[in-house]
Amino acid sequence: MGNIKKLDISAYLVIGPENTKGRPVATIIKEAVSAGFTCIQIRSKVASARELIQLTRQAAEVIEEAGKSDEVALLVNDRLDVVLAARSQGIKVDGIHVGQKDIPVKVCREYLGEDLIIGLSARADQLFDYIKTEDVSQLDYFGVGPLHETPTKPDCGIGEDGKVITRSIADITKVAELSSIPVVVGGGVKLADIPTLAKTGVDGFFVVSAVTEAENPKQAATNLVNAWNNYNSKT
Ligand code: TZP
Ligand code: MG
Repeated sequence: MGNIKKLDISAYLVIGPENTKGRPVATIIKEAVSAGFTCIQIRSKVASARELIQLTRQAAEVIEEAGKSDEVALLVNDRLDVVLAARSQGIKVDGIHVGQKDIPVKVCREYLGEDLIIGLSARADQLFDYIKTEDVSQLDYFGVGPLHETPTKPDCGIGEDGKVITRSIADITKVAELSSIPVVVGGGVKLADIPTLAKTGVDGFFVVSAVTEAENPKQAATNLVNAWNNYNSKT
């Protein structure tokens, strides 16, 4: 099982069975990968461990069939147990995405070793403090959001006072400048946001519903990738 050569978080799909309007998760992943998505995260708050392992297996298979195992990263949200169990069954999963309240980054690193990927979403109200902490040296990228409030994750960006803090374009630009590791932005991101986001200097965008709930997920994924590539100042 080789490892990802170089992490590319430019077009990042987060997906679970609760997001697809009943359509198979693997089919949508296949379409996103063929449209040029570079990173896939399996995230489900309803699937069992076995279902998550099965989804991870299917995702790894469609990435392999597309000939993109070396370039498209496959990550699992939260579940270190699922990542380890999948890898022990020979499934090529490349790492984990955690939040600040999940298994600590240090522990993930101990179990996953140096070569696997660990991404983290920092709490919106603590982001600027967090990006200066020691954890950052153990991380591969930051997830930042939400850009807009989103029904997909209504508590995203919720502060101590219970109000959602969305990230302004000025804040996102500042994070991109200050962060020593790559930054991916999401939460309510739609096609129309891509040109503005691409100009902030961040390394990518992540979406759930803009692809998973689209009438034609492949077309939606293609449009997002093309928009990013057209406007991204880093390429
Ligand atoms: N993490 C922060 S916001 C979010 C996740 C998983 C959901 C984003 O969903 P959508 O549908 O792209 O707004
Ligand atoms: Mg989490």
